[in-house]
Amino acid sequence: MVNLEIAKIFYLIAEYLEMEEVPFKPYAYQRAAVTLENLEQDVGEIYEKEGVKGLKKIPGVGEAIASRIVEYLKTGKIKYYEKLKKKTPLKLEELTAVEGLGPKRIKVLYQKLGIKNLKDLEKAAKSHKIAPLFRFGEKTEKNILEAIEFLKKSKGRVLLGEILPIVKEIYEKLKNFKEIKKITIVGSLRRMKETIGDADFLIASKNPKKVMDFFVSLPGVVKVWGKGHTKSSVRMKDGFNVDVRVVPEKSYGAALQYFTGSKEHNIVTRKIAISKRLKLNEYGLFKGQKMIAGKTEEQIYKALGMQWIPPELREDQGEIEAALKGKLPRLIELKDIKGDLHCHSKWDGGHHSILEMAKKAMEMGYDYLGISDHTKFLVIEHGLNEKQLGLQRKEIDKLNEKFKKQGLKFRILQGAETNILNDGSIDITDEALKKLDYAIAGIHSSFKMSRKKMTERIIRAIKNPNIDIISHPTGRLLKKREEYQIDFDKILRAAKEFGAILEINSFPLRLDLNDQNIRRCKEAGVKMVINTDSHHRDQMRYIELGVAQARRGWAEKKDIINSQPLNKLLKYFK
Ligand code: DGT
Ligand code: CA
Ligand code: CA
Repeated sequence: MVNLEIAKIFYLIAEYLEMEEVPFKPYAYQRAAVTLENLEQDVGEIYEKEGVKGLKKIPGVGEAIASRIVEYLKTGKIKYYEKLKKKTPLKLEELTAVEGLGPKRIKVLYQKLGIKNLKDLEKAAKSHKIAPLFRFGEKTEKNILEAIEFLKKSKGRVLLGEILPIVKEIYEKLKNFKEIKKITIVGSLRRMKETIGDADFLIASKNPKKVMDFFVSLPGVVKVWGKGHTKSSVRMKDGFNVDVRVVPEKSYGAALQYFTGSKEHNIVTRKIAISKRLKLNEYGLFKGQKMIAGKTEEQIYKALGMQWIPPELREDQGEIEAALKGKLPRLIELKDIKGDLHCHSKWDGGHHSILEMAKKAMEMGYDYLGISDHTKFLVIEHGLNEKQLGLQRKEIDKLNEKFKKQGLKFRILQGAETNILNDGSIDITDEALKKLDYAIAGIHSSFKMSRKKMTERIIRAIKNPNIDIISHPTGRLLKKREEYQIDFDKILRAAKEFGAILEINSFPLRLDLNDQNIRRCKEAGVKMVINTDSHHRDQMRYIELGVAQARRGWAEKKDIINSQPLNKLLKYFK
């Protein structure tokens, strides 16, 4: 957890430095933050074992950054950050959460209008004080208000990808406590919903009191909302609540079913119980006074006359009807994934060389990896031009040769994440596109077009015989940006007709396509690919999030092209 804490501060330092227009340094802190976020080993442990020397072995960590890490480990604070904060005392996290507001604009707003937090910002925008500022204008002011509205809607919910690693850590700590016989993460986290209200644990124990004492004294607990023998609730310093429930073992399955939810799903299961003259609650399934099921979840569903339902489906979206008929889909699984087709390398400013990315992909048990760096329209992302793509091809060919000689089955594919320009054309020549193994196209500019124009723009890319995959097809950013205005059904029809594949982007902020669109895509018979969009090799683990959304969208192995071996995969490309 300490890694994430320091990463958070480093991101903020980077933003403060950017505000001050300090050159290069913000980038260094940002890089270090990404590295820390993805580091498997705890920096505290590294420091304990190997000292500053050990810290400096971490890529992106030099003398200065290492000393900041040590300072945090020793004092829980970083003075440099405190100083920056004092100099410009505003709620940076609150303000940068507003889509379209970067550190530089925030500084102008602070200096000219004294805006320190979200409330100030909303007030200023509503009384039209922002539009007259140099380089702001009416449109920006309107966008700011829209972004604030959007932010309010999602308030209090945390991204699945942010909370999951922290909750897994808490899970490990609890699991190792000797009084705990069984423990499961339940609630929306077990269902892998894209955002989470609070984390829920279910525990079986003979000694609830000891369990609760241990739970409320876990490191990171900053407030205890309530503490009893069956239920306790705390706030973590990472900014979310955790509920714990302790039940006797004989009720564990019933409690699992109940606390996994969703509430909507439970309402229907309970009704079915009633229709069979049974009673279902968190303690069991009862016929009169007699408990007829309760120890396992499977027993409960079976006694209700249906198949066991994977948690990701439990949203009352038809899963109960399907389970009653024995017609649940066989959902895609993490182990079905054979490769990742959307990864960035050092060529476009990512953290790792193609070889390093390939090694990680092999470690993950993949058969192939698609390198798809940005292309030239994205100047700030170091997008590649046609000539650079040609050079990259040579590097990839060489690596594949080497793998072959070593007797490895693994293959690197060359893709590219090209840009769909405003008129739907692509920023790379057809000739260069043809030389790639496959090509991705995505929208990275002009997000606010009319519905008609945006739909036409994407469809033109879908029709392009050199484009195989559309990345993050709806453009939404969780808690930040709505989808583009598009006619998704029309896009699906075009994708079906022209054989384009839609991406399920696993990046925590995106999860795009989302669960509902995945289901529409599957029903339309359009193929999908689950990618991570990794800019750092350790981000490849985000695949878990994409697979979970695919499951929530009822996707099966046959719907997902990167569940296929290489020879079959290649057939899906135009
Ligand atoms: P969240 O926390 O908003 O992301 O969503 P959940 O689903 O984790 O909801 P939460 O934490 O309020 O409750 C956990 C589960 O407990 C929920 O999915 C179903 C069950 N549950 C809670 N309250 C009720 C209720 O009033 N009725 C029923 N049937 N189930 C409930
Ligand atoms: Ca919850
Ligand atoms: Ca809860």
